[in-house]
Amino acid sequence: MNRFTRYDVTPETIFNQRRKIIKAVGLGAAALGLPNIGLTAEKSDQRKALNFKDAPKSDLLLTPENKVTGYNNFYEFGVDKASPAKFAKDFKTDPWSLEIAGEVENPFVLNHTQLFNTFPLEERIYRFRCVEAWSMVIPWIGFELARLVEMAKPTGKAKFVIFHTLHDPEQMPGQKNKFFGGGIDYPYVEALTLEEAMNPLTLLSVGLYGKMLPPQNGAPIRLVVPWKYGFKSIKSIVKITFSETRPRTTWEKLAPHEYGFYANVNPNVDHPRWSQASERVIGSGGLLAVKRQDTLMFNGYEKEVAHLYKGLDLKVNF
Ligand SMILES: Nc1nc2c(c(=O)[nH]1)N[C@H]1C(S)=C(S)[C@@H](COP(=O)(O)O)O[C@H]1N2
Ligand SMILES: [Mo]
Repeated sequence: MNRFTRYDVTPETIFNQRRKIIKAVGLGAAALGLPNIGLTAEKSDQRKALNFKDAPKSDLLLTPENKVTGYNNFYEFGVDKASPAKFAKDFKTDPWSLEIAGEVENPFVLNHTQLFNTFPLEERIYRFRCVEAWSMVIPWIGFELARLVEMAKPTGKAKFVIFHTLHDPEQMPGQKNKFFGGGIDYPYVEALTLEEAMNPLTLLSVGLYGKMLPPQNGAPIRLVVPWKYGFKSIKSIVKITFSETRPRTTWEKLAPHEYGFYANVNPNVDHPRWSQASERVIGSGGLLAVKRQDTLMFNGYEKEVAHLYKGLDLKVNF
C-alpha cells in the first residue's frame, strides 16, 4: 500500500486537480491580505473549498465521499441514516456564532468567517468508529482543539470542556418532535476532560474531502475525537464552556448503562446489546459487499492516547 491507495476511491486525477484549484485560489486570498488559510470559492460546488495543509501519507483507504455525506447520525434531523442528508439540506450555518465561555481568562466569540481563519487548517485522515459497530475513514479538515483552548486560557479550576449543539426546533425537526428526534433531551451536549481536549489528535473540524462540511456532517463546526465512539464527535457547535465539574452528556443521560462518559473505542468492552470486537466497514461496495474488520484498541490510536487513562479501569469507566 502506498500514498495512492487513497485514490482508489477518489480517483487520483480528480483529487489532484481539485487540490490545484484550491491552491490557486489560495494565492488570491493572500493577495487580498488574508491569511493563506480558510475560505475560498470553488464555482463548481455550492460548498466552498478550503485551503489546508495536506495530511501526511496514509495507508488508510478512504470511505467514498457520498457515503460520508449520505450515511449519517444527526438525530436533530431524524434517526434514520439517510434522514440528515435529506432534512438538513436547507439548514442555515452562515451566519454562525461560536461562543467560548466559563472557566477561562479570555472568553471570546467566533463568527462564521473566523471559524475558518483564526487557526491554520490542516487535513487529517482518521478512522471513525460509531458505537453501532460500523466504521469509516474520513479526510477531515480542521484545527487542533488545543489551539482554541490555548487562546481561551482556562483558569486553574477548569477540568472539563463542554460542547453544545445549536438548539433551534424551527430548523431541527428532531428537536420539535421527541419521537422524530430519537427521544433525546436537546440540545445535544458532549464533553471531554481538559487533557483529552488538549491531545493533538482532537480536532475541531470545518470540512471534509477538501470542502466545507455539509450540514448533515455538522456544519459549520464539529468535534472529531478519533479514539472515541462517534457520538462524542458532536456536531454544529454553538458554545464551548469550561467547567470544574463533569456534566451529564446526552447519551449518558439517555442510557447510562449503555453509553459511558469516556466512550473510548474498546474491542474488549462490549455494548450490553452487541459486541464491539469487530466493525462493519462502510465502503464502496453495494449492500451485499459487507466487509468486517477487527476493532482496534482506542480505534488504532493507542500509542497517542493510552497514557491519558493510566490506572483507570476501562471496564468500569467505559
Ligand atoms: N448534535 C449531534 N451530534 C452528533 C450526533 C447527533 O445526533 N447530534 N450523532 C453522533 C453520532 S452517534 C455519530 S456516529 C457521529 C456521526 O458523524 P457523521 O455523520 O459525520 O459520520 O456524529 C455524532 N454527533
Ligand atoms: Mo454513533
